[in-house]
Amino acid sequence: QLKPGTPEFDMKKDFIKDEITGKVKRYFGKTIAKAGDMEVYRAAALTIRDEIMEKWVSYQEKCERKPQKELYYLSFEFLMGRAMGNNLMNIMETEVYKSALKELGFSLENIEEVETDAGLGNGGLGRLAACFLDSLTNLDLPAFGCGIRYEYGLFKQKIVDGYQIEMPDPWLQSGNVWDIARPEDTKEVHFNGRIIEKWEDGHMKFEHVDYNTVIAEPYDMPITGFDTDTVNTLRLWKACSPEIMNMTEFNRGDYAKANENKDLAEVISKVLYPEDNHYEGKLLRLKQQYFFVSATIQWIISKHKQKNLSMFDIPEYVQIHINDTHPTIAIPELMRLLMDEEGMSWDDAWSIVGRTFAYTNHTILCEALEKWPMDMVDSLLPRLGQIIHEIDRRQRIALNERFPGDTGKIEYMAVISRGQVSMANLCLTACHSVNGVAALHTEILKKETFKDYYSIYPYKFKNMTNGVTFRRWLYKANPELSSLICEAIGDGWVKDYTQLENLLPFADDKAFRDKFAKIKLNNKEKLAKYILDHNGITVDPASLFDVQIKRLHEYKRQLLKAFHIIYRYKSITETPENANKMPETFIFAAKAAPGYHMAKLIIKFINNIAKVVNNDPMTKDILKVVFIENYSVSIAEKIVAAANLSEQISTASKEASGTGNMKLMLNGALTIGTMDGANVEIREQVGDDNIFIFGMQSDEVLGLYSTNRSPSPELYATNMGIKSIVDTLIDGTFSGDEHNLFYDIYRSLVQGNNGSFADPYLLLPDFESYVHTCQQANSLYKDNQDEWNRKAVINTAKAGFFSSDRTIESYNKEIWHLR
Ligand code: DL6
Repeated sequence: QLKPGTPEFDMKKDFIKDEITGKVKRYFGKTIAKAGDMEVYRAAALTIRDEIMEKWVSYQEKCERKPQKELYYLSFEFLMGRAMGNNLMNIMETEVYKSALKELGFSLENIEEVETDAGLGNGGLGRLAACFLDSLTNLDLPAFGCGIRYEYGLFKQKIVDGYQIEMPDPWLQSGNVWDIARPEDTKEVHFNGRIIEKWEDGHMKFEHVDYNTVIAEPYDMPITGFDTDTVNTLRLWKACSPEIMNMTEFNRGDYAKANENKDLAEVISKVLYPEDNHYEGKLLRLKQQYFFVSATIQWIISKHKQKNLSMFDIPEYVQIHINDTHPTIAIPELMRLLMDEEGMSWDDAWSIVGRTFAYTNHTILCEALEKWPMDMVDSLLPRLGQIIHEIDRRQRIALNERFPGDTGKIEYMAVISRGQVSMANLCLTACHSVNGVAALHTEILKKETFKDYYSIYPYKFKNMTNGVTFRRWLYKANPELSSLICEAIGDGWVKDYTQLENLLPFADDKAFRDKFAKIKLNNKEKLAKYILDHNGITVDPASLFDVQIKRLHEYKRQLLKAFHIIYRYKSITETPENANKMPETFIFAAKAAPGYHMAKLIIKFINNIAKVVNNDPMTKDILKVVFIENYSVSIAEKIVAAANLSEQISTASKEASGTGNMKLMLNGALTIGTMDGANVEIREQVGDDNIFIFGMQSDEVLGLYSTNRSPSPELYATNMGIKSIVDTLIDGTFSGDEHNLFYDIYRSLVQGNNGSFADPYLLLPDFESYVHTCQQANSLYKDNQDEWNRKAVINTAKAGFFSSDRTIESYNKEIWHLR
């Protein structure tokens, strides 16, 4: 890191100024005096990219000189966020760029704001993939992320009259500085058609004919790591048509038809599916999956061949990780290429596949466990269909030997059952490793979701508790706190998470606690300004900032938080003399899948509560409810640094891990949560006294479901406190004249929808325990802020375990074995 005031710093600064000024002139035909933030952003980003290119090329050459095992992390989503600030931090040039830009009349902070987020993911799963790429690079492990270069990322959210409106996210529209095309690695991907089987040279040959071709064009993005020469690669594939335009149709004047084939091919990488923890069996989704997977596997094989290595050595040089089931079709695709293109026998190919692939499960929600109609697979991917049928046939023979006559179990475990292929069963059958993403989640996989597979392959099951990168989520998102930590324990923790725990003794140091608290207050002031600018709401930075930021899903229970706010609102307005008047700011940020009616209704409900509570003279100076629109990586970076209380209140057993819980804890927020996902391990780390736990445990929840009798209708009928809160859904308190507006939420809680389990996420049974625990948190904040600060420091100090570097170290030690 260059030190301001040194000749090296000044030389570098002058060089950067020349580069930016020159680029603005050459690329935009302007002097720097006339340039705007966008032009300067692009010129600065290109200058940074030039520096990264040097390292990237050297690293690639190094890897080519001495082939070693590489990881290919296949993921349908990479939620990268912005790149510029992150790259600057990694090459340790933030200060010198800040200074150069200042002298040119620009502020680095404003320039960074110009960059569009690369929002190629829905939430936890995609962001985890991005953290993993960062950690792999930080740990100098050779790896490639492989996915789709969606032209449109996750929709932009606008809140209009309290409703979510979705707008497209054309993130590539003004050009992307950070990736470069690699046309030399273009691949063809074949869909539909039919298979001709013929006997040749004593072997059965499978020829795919009459197929439709889509061209896969790769774009590579460098992945920098903190203070290292390693630069890994994120390769994203763009779909193109082999046909530019049908000239016959064009000449005939049918312009739509002239472009039909081109459009059909290009739609594949057009847009990210906006569903989180949910899928619909849409043909386009299967096409997307096969598209990027086939291109990736073809590329892996061609690279392997270029190294003059035997195909039998693939597992020694290649590990392919399947991030949830979305890339599972890679398994039969590698089988196809090894058998049909490389002439291998089934047994040899299966053995290679079995040693090459590993799979992570990210959810037990059944609506997210992908199954595809087998006839769809057979018609879209006829050769892969044949291979999957054969895997199923062989697996059924093995299962029959293991569980003779137990047809129910065999059907449940089969790769193909009732005309559908279960992608999870395909992974469980083929992969050498299967992991959950938090200790509790892995236990549920072993004991419930995949218990039959666990009984035959116990050695495949591993736990890999998630983590987050401390570089983006503390060092960059919270620079003041980072400096304070560096002053106290040095800067080793940025690369070595184990050092963060050295902060623990400072929890008992009053002067340190005060500085810690002052920084939190500064961050809250910054967020308050953002809220004023964007929501027009004035919030008090001294109030407790209670934060729930994550996708909107019923199981995450934003509605439970809303009920708590209503509880507080009612007690202040109905019994002001006894009410808790501790000022609190409730901050929500969440996107709902566009087709998810209940989630969108909950957003409207929260916004309507905000309107009432924020304007009622009795509450407006005590409670503030804020819904920050368009939740994204860069907005999360602004919120995490300012949070006091982190809401992690999913129904126990439903949240596989959560990673927002880790980001917030790292920044000194105290968690209020259920014993779900990684909350269980956060509690283990910080101890019972430094977390607020409430509600039912996961085995109680699973037990309740198994009785098939919801306790909620009775609770509603007999508990007047609960009834009065739930009734606000239908009594007009928050819906004015539109009395039926929230009726669907009401019905789902007290009656169930069409005879289904009422209140499926068990809000009502957990409500009283939640309110009680919120009150404990409130009292502590109100009565003893210094004690609150002590706990906050402990939370930061104990967050080391939740570094994605730790997670990647375990993946590597137990699964990949990269050097
Ligand atoms: O593992 C990352 C993340 C977990 O932290 C969340 O708990 C979990 O809900 C999420 N799962 C998904 C599943 N999507 N699909 N399929 O996003 O993964």
